[in-house]
Amino acid sequence: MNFDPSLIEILQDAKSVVVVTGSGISSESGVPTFRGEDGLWKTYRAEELATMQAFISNPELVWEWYDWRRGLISKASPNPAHKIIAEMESRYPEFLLVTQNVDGLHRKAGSKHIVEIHGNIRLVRCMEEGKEFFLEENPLSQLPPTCDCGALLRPAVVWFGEMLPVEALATAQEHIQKADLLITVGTSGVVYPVAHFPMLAKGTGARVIEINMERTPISSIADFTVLGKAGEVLPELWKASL
Ligand code: BV8
Repeated sequence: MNFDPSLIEILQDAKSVVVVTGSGISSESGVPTFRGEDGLWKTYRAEELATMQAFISNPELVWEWYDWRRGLISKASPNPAHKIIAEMESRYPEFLLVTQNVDGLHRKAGSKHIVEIHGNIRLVRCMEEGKEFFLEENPLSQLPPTCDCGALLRPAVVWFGEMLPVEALATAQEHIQKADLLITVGTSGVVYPVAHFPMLAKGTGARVIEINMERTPISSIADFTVLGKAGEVLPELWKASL
């Protein structure tokens, strides 16, 4: 793959980097994306199920969807794109990975400086006590699962209409403020507030590089949009910049 020399230069000269990933980076690991043709589960779209309203009205259906995803994710391994991002941490003096994904594949690939800004699909929260813990059972023996106190358990993820965890959001924004480079990988750039992060970075003078299978709203402000599969493009781009 040939890359524009100025794109390589940006990667070589960066000192403070934020990488923002979406479901596209996990698709080569066999995890379906949200809005692609594989984004459907039965006849439902993610936006219809990943809400408190859907959960309250039909906790069993919503947990069936999560149990199905947890099963897929338990069989998934990090792909070369996840691994390159884990490698990037040691190259840059300042580095933060902000992932919208709840599949835990970045941690499995070795990423440490990471914010799982939409939560983690293995973590659950008691609807009564609010306590959180990892529920590793797969598949779940009981749908919906309940806490020892008898209350419903919910996935500890951020649903549509829910605020993002304050701490995670603050960490992301703090790093973006001081970043000189923000790279997005595998996101359609439509879910807020994360979709705003590239604009935020541009506003503080950072360069923005987008790696995706298709152009998105981010493309209009990105310094470079590299179209292709993350698992193929990232390793090539990384090698060319070393
Ligand atoms: C919020 C966790 C403040 C759950 C997710 C009305 C009421 C309330 C809020 C709103 C509203 N209208 C709009 C909003 C804001 C809303 C929003 O942005 N909606 C969108 C749909 C318009 N946001 C929120 O609600 C957020 N909270 O705003 O709070 C508030 C509160 C109350 C009232 C007002 C405001 C919370 C959003 C978080 C939702 N939770 N996930 C779970 O996973 O079960 S979001 C979900 O979307 C995932 O996290 C996913 O990562 C994320 C973003 O999607 P993408 O990752 O970009 O995935 P997508 O499929 O779209 O794209 C994949 C891309 O990869 C594609 O472009 C494809 O081409 C590319 N690709 C595919 N394969 C590859 C590839 N690229 C490279 N290589 C490949 N191999």
